[in-house]
Amino acid sequence: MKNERLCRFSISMPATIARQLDALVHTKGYANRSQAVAELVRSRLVEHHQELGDREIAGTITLVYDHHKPHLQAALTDIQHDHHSVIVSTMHVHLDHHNCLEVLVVRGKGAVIRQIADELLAAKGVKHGRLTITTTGRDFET
Ligand code: NI
Repeated sequence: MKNERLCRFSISMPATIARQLDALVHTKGYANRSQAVAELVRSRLVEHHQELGDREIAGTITLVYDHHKPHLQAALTDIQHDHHSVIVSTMHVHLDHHNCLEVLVVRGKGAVIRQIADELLAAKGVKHGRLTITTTGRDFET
């Protein structure tokens, strides 16, 4: 990845926040404050892009469910086929006799990804699910 030109500017913040930032830099092993602040801003921008809804994002949808539950597996598969263009890959793990863990890798507009996750997580019989959002990588150079 090419190195992007750095932009230097000064930030003012309450001293207590600055002290906690320094502690974070130390604990997390950042090279310096700038690296830590850039990381925090990137993280917030990923969330912001998701909120905008029309920006392309990447992510994973994780589901745990009992495959013996009537119609559940077929319902989950139907939802996934309806959105095949944004589901890049899926992994299915048989956790035990009853429980399945599914991880879907998704890439598409934030609003669409959120809608798919909501549909899957709302399916009756899904025990737990979570959407994890990240960036496609195109919005950031390091
Ligand atoms: Ni299974």
